[in-house]
Amino acid sequence: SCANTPGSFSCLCPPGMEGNGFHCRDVNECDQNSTLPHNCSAQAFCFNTNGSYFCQCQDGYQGDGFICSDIDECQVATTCLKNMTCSNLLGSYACSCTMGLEYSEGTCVSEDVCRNASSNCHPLAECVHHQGSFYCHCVDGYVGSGTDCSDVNECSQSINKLCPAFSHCLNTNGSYMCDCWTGFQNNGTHCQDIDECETGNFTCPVNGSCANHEGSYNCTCDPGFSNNGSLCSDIDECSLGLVQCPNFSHCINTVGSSFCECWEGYQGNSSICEDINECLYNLSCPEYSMCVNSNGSYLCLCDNGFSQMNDLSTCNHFFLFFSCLFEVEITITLDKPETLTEYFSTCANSQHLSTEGF
Ligand SMILES: [Ca+2]
Ligand SMILES: [Ca+2]
Ligand SMILES: [Ca+2]
Ligand SMILES: [Ca+2]
Repeated sequence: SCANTPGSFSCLCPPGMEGNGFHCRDVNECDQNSTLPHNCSAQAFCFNTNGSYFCQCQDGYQGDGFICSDIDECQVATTCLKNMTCSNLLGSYACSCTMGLEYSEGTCVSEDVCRNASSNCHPLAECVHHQGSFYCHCVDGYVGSGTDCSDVNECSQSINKLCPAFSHCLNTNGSYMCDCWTGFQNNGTHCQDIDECETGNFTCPVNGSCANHEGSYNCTCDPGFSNNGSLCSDIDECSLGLVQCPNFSHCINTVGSSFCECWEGYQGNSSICEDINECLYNLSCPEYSMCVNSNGSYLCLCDNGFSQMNDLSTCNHFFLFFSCLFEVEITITLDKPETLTEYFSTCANSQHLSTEGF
């Protein structure tokens, strides 16, 4: 508003606002350090508005906000439950059990109803307040009247339901346990097969292998071996006729296997054996001889004018025989050919020569 002054004028801000008169802004009366403190009751909330404020009594109080008085809730009979005493408090109220009673599950019951009753309950039962009285209730895992409680055999009650697969149910006093079958282990949620082969917790014979299966393991003999009691023994494939060897070969048994070996003078593989043509190899026959191949072998035939010696590895010219003759002092009796043979024999032996063919 405008105010006249001698020789001038001034501008004033309206109530609840502050400023120089040209510019006015709201004052927050609810602020603790406000230049215009509010007048609300200590039991009221202050709400600032543009240019003003208002007050509202807190819960449990009634009034216009400037004056708030406590509401006496205890004047209303239904505020507290039966057997309870209502106590009015400033801005609130409290319900408490009347003397000699105690609060239990929403009601007030006689304090000593269970204290006295406990002796009537079985040691494994608990006293339960119920509508001003009590009853005895067997604790979990036990069943009975409450004055008498006995273990619940959970295992016989619900077989196959309580325990996971591959486990036994074991009844205990007040509870039960699940025990994994042999060969299984508890992995926290269920019983799982133990892989004995992987954990190394197995015993298999030499040349046998571990094979895991559910709940156990077994040993299988390696290929080429057969189960022989607790051992794995070599299979003699040859004597059992399990191997069909090709012609010109024989079967050789080995530990864990067998193979076909070509006869001497033959070559090939496990499916065929063929004669070796030794004559294709230059070293087969000695000098002055001709190689003749045969099945499984070969012959060296000395060239004309040469003869094979005792060791069959050389062909010598007949000359050697005659030199032999001259070296040995002999008298040949032509009418006694056996004498001649005898002398040749003597010579041949001394020279390591053959007398064959004479
Ligand atoms: Ca039990
Ligand atoms: Ca297993
Ligand atoms: Ca074998
Ligand atoms: Ca041959």
